[in-house]
Amino acid sequence: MSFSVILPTLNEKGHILKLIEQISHIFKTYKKEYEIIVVDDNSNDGTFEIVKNHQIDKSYLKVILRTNKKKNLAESINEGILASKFENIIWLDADFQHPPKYIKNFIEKSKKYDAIISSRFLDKSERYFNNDKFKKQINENQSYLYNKLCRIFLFRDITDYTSGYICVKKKFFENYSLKGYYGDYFVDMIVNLKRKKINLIEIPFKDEIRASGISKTVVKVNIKYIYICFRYFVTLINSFFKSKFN
Ligand SMILES: Nc1nc2c(ncn2[C@@H]2O[C@H](COP(=O)(O)OP(=O)(O)OP(=O)(O)O)[C@@H](O)[C@H]2O)c(=O)[nH]1
Ligand SMILES: [Mg+2]
Repeated sequence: MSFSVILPTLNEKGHILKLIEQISHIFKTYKKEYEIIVVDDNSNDGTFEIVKNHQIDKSYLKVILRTNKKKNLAESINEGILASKFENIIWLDADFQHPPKYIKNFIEKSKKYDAIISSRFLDKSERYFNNDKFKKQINENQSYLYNKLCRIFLFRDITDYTSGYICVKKKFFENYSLKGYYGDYFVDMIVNLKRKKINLIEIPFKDEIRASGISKTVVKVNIKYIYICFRYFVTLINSFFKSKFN
């Protein structure tokens, strides 16, 4: 079993090296072959330079800088997948909202499953705001509702359609690439995993608040936020037709 971990970044300088170190430690502990691929969307806080400096003497670490391209999370992950060389692809948010300790569950489950999704909405999952409701971000209710709708209109057995924390066999990407503007790419991917009858499981985890830096999506309800909601809605409708009629 071997693993390529993709970390898409946009202004994550405060914690990116700590994350790389923690991920690396897990694979060394489990004695698994691995690489970490940071795909930076031309951050203006120096994320790329920090990772580039850290890369010296570290054969497991690759860093891709996307310049002259429109910033796009799904496209960044696609670039990471193209540059990857191992059997399993993992990706997660680079701000510790997806604690890296759960990668060990991926390592264990990847013997049996082709896709493993960390879900925020299983009975055993826990949320970062459970003990402090004031920490709850304004988009949480929409996110919860959106995932409920996806469950009703798409597949009953999937709870987190916008997880963004996954381990999936690289072979799945031989004839599929991620499509979307932001987290909506994950919905389209689930529909495709299901259509290909990929052996898929969700596992619970506890998410955290972002380790440092400012939130890119939920600071306030603005035009970008409304556009993202619109894109999510369109993706749900498209996915519904794809899942039922294709
Ligand atoms: N390469 C790339 N990475 C991105 C882009 N947008 C977000 N990311 C990264 O994708 C992950 C998830 O994005 P976040 O900004 O944390 O999204 P979020 O969790 O919904 O919102 P906040 O944590 O509140 O900002 C993080 O690692 C980001 O750095 C992008 O356009 N390009
Ligand atoms: Mg985040």
